[in-house]
Amino acid sequence: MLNLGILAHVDAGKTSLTERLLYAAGAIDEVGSVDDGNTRTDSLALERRRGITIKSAVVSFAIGGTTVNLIDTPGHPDFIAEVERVLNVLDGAVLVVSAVEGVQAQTRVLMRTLRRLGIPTLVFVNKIDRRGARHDGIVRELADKLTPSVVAMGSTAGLGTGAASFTPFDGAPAFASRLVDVLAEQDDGLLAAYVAGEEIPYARLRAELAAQTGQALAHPVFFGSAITGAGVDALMAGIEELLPAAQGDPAGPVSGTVFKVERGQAGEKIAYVRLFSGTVSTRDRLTFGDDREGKVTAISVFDQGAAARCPSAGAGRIARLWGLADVRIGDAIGRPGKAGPRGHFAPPSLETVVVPRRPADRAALHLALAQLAEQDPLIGLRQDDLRQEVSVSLYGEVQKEVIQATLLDDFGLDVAFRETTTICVERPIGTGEAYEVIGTDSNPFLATVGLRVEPARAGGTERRAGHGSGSSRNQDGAEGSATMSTEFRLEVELGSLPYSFMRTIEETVRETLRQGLHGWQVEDCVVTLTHSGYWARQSHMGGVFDKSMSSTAGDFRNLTPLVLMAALKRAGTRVFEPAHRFRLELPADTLGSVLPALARLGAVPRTRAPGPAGEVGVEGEIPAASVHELEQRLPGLTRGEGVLECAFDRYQPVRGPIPERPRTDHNPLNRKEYLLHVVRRV
Ligand SMILES: Nc1nc2c(ncn2[C@@H]2O[C@H](COP(=O)(O)OP(=O)(O)OP(=O)(O)O)[C@@H](O)[C@H]2O)c(=O)[nH]1
Ligand SMILES: [Mg+2]
Repeated sequence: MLNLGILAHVDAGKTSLTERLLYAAGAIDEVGSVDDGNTRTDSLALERRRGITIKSAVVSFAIGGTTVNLIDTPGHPDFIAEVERVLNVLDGAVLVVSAVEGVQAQTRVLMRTLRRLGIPTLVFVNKIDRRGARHDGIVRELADKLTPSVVAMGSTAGLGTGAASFTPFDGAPAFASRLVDVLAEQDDGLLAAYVAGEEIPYARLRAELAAQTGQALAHPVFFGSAITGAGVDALMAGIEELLPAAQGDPAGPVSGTVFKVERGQAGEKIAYVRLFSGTVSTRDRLTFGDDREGKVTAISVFDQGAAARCPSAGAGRIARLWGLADVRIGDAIGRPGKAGPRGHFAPPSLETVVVPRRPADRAALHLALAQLAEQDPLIGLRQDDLRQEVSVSLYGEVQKEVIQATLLDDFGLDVAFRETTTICVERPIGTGEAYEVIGTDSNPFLATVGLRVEPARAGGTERRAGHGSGSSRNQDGAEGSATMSTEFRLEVELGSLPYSFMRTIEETVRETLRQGLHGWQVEDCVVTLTHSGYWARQSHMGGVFDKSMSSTAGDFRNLTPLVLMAALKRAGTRVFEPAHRFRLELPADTLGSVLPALARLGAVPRTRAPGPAGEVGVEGEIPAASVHELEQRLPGLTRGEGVLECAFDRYQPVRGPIPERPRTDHNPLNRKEYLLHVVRRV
C-alpha cells in the first residue's frame, strides 16, 4: 500500500501524468486527455470545461504487489487548500516540474513544505517532448532552487521532439560517483569508505538511495512526457523501488484523518479517510473531531482503478466512509480532539461579500455556502449579523469564479460579488492589562476576570512565509505557515476556578480575538489569565438554586470580551497586510513603463537578475491587494510577453491609512453593559 500525491505548479501535467500512470499500470485501456476533457481525475464538469484541476481526486493502480493510491492535486495557487489537506495523508510524493518552464514560485512553495514535513519525494521533469525542453539546465535549477540533494536518474535524447526519450543510468561510473557525492553527505560509513578509496558496490548505493529517499534526504529526478509516455515506465519503477510503503498495524486502535468530504448522488456525505492504524468495518461506531460520533453504514476502498465496496478497511488504506453525518474535513478519527497539523501554507488573503442576484435567495445562499465550506474549510464563511451579509475568504479570482459557477451549477443560485478586499491581521504593539472583580459596583456579571495581552515574540512584527536558503536543512518552525497563533496562559491557581469556567474564558478569548481594535483577526499574541473568581452554586435554606448569587458560564462569556478588549486597547495593535514575493520576466525595452506601474501598485522591486537573452528579471514584494491588477495590466505593458510569478511571502505593516473592517457583531466595547459600567465608573 502506498499513498502517493502528485504535486506541481499549475499546468505542469499532473493530471496527464496520472492518466499515463493508470494506463501504464493496466488500470485503464485508453489514455484520457485534459484537452478533450475525459481524464479520470478531472471529473467535475467545471474541471473539464476549464481544463484545470480544482479538487484533489484519488485513483488507484498496482505496481508489482503494491497497491498505489494516487492523489492528483490542483496546481493553481487559488486551490492550495486542497493540497494542504492531502499532505497529512501521504506516504510519498511526485513533484512535477516542466522541462521548459523549470522551477516556478509554486514549485518552491510545495518543495519547501514537502521537505519540512519529511515526505519522501521523487521529481518528474515533464514535457521533454516540447520545444525548449532542457535536461542539465533543469537539474542545475532544481539543485539551486529546491534542494542540493537531487540526483538525475538518467539521460535524455531527442529533447524537444515527439521522439524524446529517457534512459535510466545503470551503474555507469559517472552516476555512481554522483550517488556517492549526494549520499555520503548523510552517511558517515559511506563517506569513510569513499575517502579510504574503497570500491563501493553499486547495489549498496542503490539501497542507500532508497533509504535516504525514504527519509526525504535524497530526491531522485526522472524525465519524461505525460503525453508521449516517455519515461513513465522508469518513473513507475522508481516509485516501486524508492518510495516506502505505508506503515501501520491493522490490529491496532483505529486512527485516521479525514482529508476530503464529498456529497453522493442522494446528497449523503462521503468522508475520505486515510487510516494510519486499526481496521474500520461497517456498523462500527466511530468518534471523530471534538467528540462527535457516527456509525459507518458503508465503506469503499480504491482498488485497481475503481472504487469497490467492501465490509472493512485496514491501516494504510484510503477508505470512503458513509454514514458519518457530522464529519468534517480535518477531523481525526478514533482519537477525539486531535486534529492533524494544519496551516502548512499561507491562509487566504482576500475576501469578498457574496450577494444573491435575487434577494429571495438569501437563505438558500447561506445554506449552500455552509455546505461548500464544509468541503473546503478555508472558504471561511463570515456571517455579518449587522448587515445580514455573508462573505467568503479567498485565495484569488479563479477561486471566486469557481465558487460562482458551483453555486449556479449545483445549487441553482445566481450570485454576484462585491469588490474583493484584502484580509489584514492585527498584532499587539505593547502589553495591556484589565480586570473586573465580582461583586463590585462596576461589574454587572458574577465573575472575576483579569487578562493581560502581549506580543508573542520580542519585537514580533514581521513573519515570513520563509525563503530559507536552499541549503539549510534545519528550517525554522514558522516557515511557510504564517498561521494565526494565540497562546492562552494561566497565572492563577488551577484550582481557583472550575475547569468549565476556565474553558469558557479561553474559548471566549479566542472568539473575541477574531475581531480586534480595527476589526481584523488578532494574532501572534499571548493572553494571560491574571485574575479569576466566582461565586459557587448557592442555595437558600429551602435548597433552591439562586441564580442571582451563583456564577454561570454566561457570566464569564459576557465579561471576558469586555476585559479583553479593554486590555487590548491598552496594548494597542498594529495592522499588517499580506505581501507577495513576485518575479517578473519581461523584454528589456518595456522596463521603462513597467517600473512606474509597479511603484503605483505599491510594489518594491528589490533585485534585478539578468534573464535569458533580451529579457530582464525583476524581483520584489507587492501587496497581495495589487497582485490581480498587476496580472491584468502586465500584458498591455509588455506586449503580452511579460511572465509573472507570485507567492505569498509575509505580513507587512500597512503603509498609509489603516484599513478598518466593519464588525460583524456589536462591538463589545459599545455594549450596553460596558457603557453602563463606564458610566458607573465616572
Ligand atoms: N507537450 C506536452 N504537453 C503536456 C505534457 N503534459 C501535459 N501537457 C499539456 O499541458 C496542459 C496541462 O496539463 P494537465 O495535465 O492538465 O496539467 P495539471 O498539472 O494537471 O494542471 P492543473 O491540475 O490545472 O494544475 C495540457 O494541455 C496537457 O495536454 C507533456 O508531457 N508534453
Ligand atoms: Mg490537473
